[in-house]
Amino acid sequence: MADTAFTNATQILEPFKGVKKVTIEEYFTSGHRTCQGCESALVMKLMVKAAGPRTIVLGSTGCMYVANTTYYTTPWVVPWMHTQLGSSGSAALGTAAGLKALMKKGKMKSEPINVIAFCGDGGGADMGLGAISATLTHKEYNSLILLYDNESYANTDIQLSGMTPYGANTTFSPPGKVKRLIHTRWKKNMAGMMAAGHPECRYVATVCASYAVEMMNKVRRALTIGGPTFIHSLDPCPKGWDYDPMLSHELGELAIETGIFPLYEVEDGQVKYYGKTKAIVEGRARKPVREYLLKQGRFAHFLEEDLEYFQAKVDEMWEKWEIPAVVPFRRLDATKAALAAK
Ligand SMILES: Cc1ncc(C[n+]2csc(CCOP(=O)(O)OP(=O)(O)O)c2C)c(N)n1
Ligand code: SF4
Ligand SMILES: [Mg+2]
Repeated sequence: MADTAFTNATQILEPFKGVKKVTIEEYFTSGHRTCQGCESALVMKLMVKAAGPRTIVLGSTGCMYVANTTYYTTPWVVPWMHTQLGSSGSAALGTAAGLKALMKKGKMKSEPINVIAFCGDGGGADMGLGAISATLTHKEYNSLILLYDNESYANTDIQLSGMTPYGANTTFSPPGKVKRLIHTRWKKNMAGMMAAGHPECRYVATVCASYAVEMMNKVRRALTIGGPTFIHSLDPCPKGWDYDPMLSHELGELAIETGIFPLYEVEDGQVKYYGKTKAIVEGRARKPVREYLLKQGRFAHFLEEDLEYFQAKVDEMWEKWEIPAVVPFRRLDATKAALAAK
């Protein structure tokens, strides 16, 4: 049980013990214009539901800004502010510091207020990476940065980002007759990078809205532990991934069950796996990646060899990484064996 005094922690938000205990109030309601089946909209809804009414949300340019604030309509019930595409980190830090200064000077009532800045994968993992990194070093300011990853610059018509999966068809990487795969870079490992490189950040987690209660509890943990925190959410996007909107939930589950997107948290340097990811770590078989990839039009051009390559890369992160599916350094025994084999 957390201390009830106003400490470095922003608020006391106990975990929801099951779906029946989730609060009924909504702080992201009707009035948005996201696509049918948009998982990122669900992430916004769950994120602010978990945080509660004493919350300020800041959001960088992208679908979750544009589609949520069109012509004087908005689904946000809590105070919300738009920030420039690469600025979610700066907005989080500036707002948290501003609130702290105003409270210290007595110009505002001293009370816990959550500061959450969200960003897309383009805004966060590419353009705004430096600002997020800087914010995660400022342990004296409480904020959560939530990266909603729909794996493209979706708002400007699905350009590839550093988080777009290998081989995917985007408007920047259309498969052609001469070259089938235009995008041949492997996706960045954002949560692993943030956890490994920011010793002042006490909490980093991955989430998927297909597992809603777990997701909300991770948001609550991130908001109460104190200091800057980071959450990476994988969000199926019917438009960019090219699938029937009714499959959003299932695709989120498949991303976890195939081992492509592991669910874990790193709290004070300790890794804890969740749900099906935990089961995989404990020996459960992963589903073949083809079950996930072939449900999406963006991979429709894949040949058998492309599926095999994708599978081999995912196998590697589970079988050879120092911390399976989290930290991509080769295990010492694997490295030694590889050197000996040369
Ligand atoms: C500095 C800057 N460059 C380009 C743009 C145009 N732009 C607006 S939204 C967007 C896509 C952002 O992608 P992401 O952060 O992944 O969010 P998503 O649209 O996928 O939700 C771009 C390129 C901009 N607003 N600002
Ligand atoms: S393009 Fe994707 S992320 Fe954007 S509103 Fe549509 S489903 Fe949501
Ligand atoms: Mg995006």
